Amino acid sequence: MASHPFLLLLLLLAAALFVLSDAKLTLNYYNASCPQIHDIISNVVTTKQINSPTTAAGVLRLFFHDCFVSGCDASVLISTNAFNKAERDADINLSLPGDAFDAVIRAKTSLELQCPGVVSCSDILAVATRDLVSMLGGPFYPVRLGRKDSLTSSATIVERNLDRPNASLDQIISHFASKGFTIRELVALSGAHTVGFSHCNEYADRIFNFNDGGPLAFDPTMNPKFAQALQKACANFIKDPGKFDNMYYQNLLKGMGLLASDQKMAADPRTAPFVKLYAANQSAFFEDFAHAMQKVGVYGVKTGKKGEVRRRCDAFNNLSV
Ligand code: HEM
Ligand SMILES: *[C@@H]1O[C@H](CO)[C@@H](O)[C@H](O)[C@H]1NC(C)=O
Ligand SMILES: *[C@@H]1O[C@H](CO)[C@@H](O)[C@H](O)[C@H]1NC(C)=O
Ligand SMILES: *[C@@H]1O[C@H](CO)[C@@H](O)[C@H](O)[C@H]1NC(C)=O
Ligand SMILES: CC(=O)N[C@H]1CO[C@H](CO)[C@@H](O)[C@@H]1O
Repeated sequence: MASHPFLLLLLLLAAALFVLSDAKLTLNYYNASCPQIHDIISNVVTTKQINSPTTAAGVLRLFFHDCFVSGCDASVLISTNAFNKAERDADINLSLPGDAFDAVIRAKTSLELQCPGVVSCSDILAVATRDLVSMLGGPFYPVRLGRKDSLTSSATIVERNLDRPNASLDQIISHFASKGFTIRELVALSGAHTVGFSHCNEYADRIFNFNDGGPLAFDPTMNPKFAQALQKACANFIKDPGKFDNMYYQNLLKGMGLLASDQKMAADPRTAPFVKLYAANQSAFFEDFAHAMQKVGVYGVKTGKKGEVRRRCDAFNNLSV
């Protein structure tokens, strides 16, 4: 079929359009309109991170939740109002930390003073995420700019776009594939879980009363020492901001994965080779993580008239929407 010249032409056109829509984001998008963008964002988020060390992990998660639900368009930053329950108030998102939202809002406030109405909230979130990852010791990667902010934000579409930690690996793999991400990219991106500390309620069912076996019964696939340590840690709900490194993969190999979905990756033959590679070679992890993050960062972006540059990140410019 594809050998038919007309179809071939159509295919080429489609491919060209696909590349072009990506090419609209550029490294120097704000070069003329807001040359201080990188200094301002970096200053604001550095100060925020020093004062609240859980900010970085929160922003990284916020970015992922923004991008995977309707693209990187700051839809996750919109506040719910009387007419609309917004993305951030979907069940799975209620644990997104306030410090992460605050970091973006502070950067926006500062940018509005220097270059009013110019820098989109989605670009701020993308740059802030990169800055914070590298501040924690992770890789530095280029972030292309020119995203527009969404004109909608809806809690109802969140559930089908983000996986729960009790999802099967089949479900997670096919979900990432449906968005164009390979298994290797899934494993690399999951390395984000090297920072931050899951809220205890996310894995309480694995460390307390597992299978109704009594208050201290834990999931037998977990390393017993680790499970017991977690039971202690969770008594106090300790949060550890941590450092960005490949410890996550080393922990998976020891049966010390926090989330059930993570631990499955160490055992499954489709994912285990990458877990082992990244556990053994941090440079390989950083290289793949940096590539995959750039791919996440252009997922479903809106350019031109498909979005707007919001005046404030938590509300659409047209307030009657
Ligand atoms: C593959 C499927 C994934 C699942 C099932 C998942 C699930 C979760 C859950 C349940 C938490 C704990 C939230 C809490 O503390 O209450 C969490 C935390 C986190 N996730 Fe994921 N996640 C996934 C992929 C990703 C990806 C791809 C990224 C980023 C590239 C990411 C970044 C983070 C970060 C940074 C945290 C720590 C947040 C903090 O401590 O404030 N996650 N994730
Ligand atoms: C940004 O603009 C300045 C002039 O305002 C120019 O000298 C510089 O080469 C530009 N940088 C890029 C990356 O385009
Ligand atoms: C996973 O957990 C959610 C609640 O967090 C629940 O609604 C869902 O039914 C669970 N799914 C499976 C497959 O156990
Ligand atoms: C680790 O990975 C990097 C990047 O892919 C590669 O250049 C290097 O050779 C690897 N090191 C080892 C010891 O395999
Ligand atoms: C997945 C997740 O984080 N779910 C939590 C969302 O927030 C509600 C209310 O705080 C919790 O009960 C859920 O466990």
